Amino acid sequence: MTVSDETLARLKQAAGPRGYIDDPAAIAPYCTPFRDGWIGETPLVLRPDTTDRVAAIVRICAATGTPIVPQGGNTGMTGAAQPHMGGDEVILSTGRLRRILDIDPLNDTITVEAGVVLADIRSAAEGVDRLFPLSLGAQGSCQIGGNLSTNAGGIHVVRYGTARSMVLGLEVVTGDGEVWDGLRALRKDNAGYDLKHIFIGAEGTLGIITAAVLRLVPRPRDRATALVEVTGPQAAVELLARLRGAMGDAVSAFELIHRNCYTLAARTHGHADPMAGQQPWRVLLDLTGQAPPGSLREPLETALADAMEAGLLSDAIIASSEAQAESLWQVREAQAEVQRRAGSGIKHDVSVPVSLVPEFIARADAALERAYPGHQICTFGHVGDGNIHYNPIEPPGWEAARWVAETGRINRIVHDIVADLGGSITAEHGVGRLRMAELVHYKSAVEIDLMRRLKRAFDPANILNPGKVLPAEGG
Ligand code: FAD
Ligand code: 2HG
Ligand code: ZN
Repeated sequence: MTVSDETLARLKQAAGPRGYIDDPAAIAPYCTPFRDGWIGETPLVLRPDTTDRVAAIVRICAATGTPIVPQGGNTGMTGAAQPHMGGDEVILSTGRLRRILDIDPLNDTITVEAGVVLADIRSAAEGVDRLFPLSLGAQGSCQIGGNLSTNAGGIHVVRYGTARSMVLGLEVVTGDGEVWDGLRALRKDNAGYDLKHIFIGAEGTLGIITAAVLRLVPRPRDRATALVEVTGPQAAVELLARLRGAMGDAVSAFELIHRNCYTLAARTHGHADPMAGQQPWRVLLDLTGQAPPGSLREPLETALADAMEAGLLSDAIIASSEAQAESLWQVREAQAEVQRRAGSGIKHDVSVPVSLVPEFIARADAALERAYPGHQICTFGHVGDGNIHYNPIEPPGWEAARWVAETGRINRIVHDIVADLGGSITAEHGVGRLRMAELVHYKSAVEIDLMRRLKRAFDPANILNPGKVLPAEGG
């Protein structure tokens, strides 16, 4: 069933004169995800510029049973921000909710509307000599509402936690169109249930986030970056423990990257491989701190020399300038785009306890090699958080379509190992549509039932991003 002309007219009026797009050509990018698949259809993209307009739109949708797909920067990886095919859902884009409402360096907080782009929040924080630590490859286009709704991770979780840990307060439009003003800038608040955490990571299925109070941290004065050739994933995990032991919280990024990721980056983006060695595994790490610039270099050199003596690594490049550090990070931050251009990697975003990452990689690689001899390993990720992006590419000579047709079987191989190690089938990208069936497969009936009860309580009309995270009831 498509949305009636009458409902469309009411929604346009509620969104205001410049608050909607109904031209199919202009709508198309909103229906197209970062990676292929999940292309959707909608007759209308709503772009309200105030919370009251968002609430008015939701009330109309609740009364008419019109599903709403909230959308921020549309960089998500699970098909959660696209409508289904059929044209019976509307998109609500937060792109015009883009004001920075307040910045308070003494309270270390910034208050922003949901559509503010992540990079702009980071710049505003820098402007008052603070850091907003959420950092990911899509930061130039993803929006804070999307970051919070996916509980995004990125490269600094090892030190600062996920997006969830950076939120003090939220404003949310509920499924029946009420505005919950929870924009509190408090570090301690035990007055009843902590509702904000219900909406964070809910992928737009429980409410529409319209604004947030975010925590800022001191802006580091010093940074030391190194690319290290480790002798394997076990050595990487041991190196992390050593660096933490020696330098504590200074370890602010710690990424494991297979050499094949560099080969792909050279092929798709012309990024020269900075390391000559032939070992398969590398770690890219950042130390940051408040001491004067240059202070971290010497302790890092000492720690790496000790680790080399202990047989954990065979080579290391310590960046000698900010420009070299940026160039080392460029190859890492480009991986999502590199792998998209490289072809048909089958995406897994898994987590296991950090100490079990080596076992996960060894078992998954061996199991896939048995099933698909010659498949190409393109593994990388946030090993400091136990979060691995495990994206195998087809063996040479295979048609992409033949490989993609194996997705279900490959998922089962990889995710069974994850489950056996007490891990999660999605560490930071979320469920969306991509992992809905896997979620139901691996979660207990009790957990799925509790999630369904939450959904019914917060979205009684079932209009907020239905058919994402949880399959339709009875479906
Ligand atoms: P969208 O894609 O627009 O939406 C994502 C979900 O949030 C959808 O379910 C949508 O309905 C919902 N939503 C959006 N806004 C709202 C709102 N205001 N209220 C309620 N629901 C809402 N992710 C990581 O975690 N770590 C990474 O390191 C990382 N790197 C990336 C690198 C690249 C190059 C790309 C393309 C993506 C990367 N991602 C990463 C994934 C993605 O950037 C994040 O998931 C990001 O948080 C999504 O933000 P967005 O504004 O684009 O959200
Ligand atoms: C990253 O860490 C993103 O770069 C993307 O989470 C991961 O493309 C991927 O698999
Ligand atoms: Zn990631």
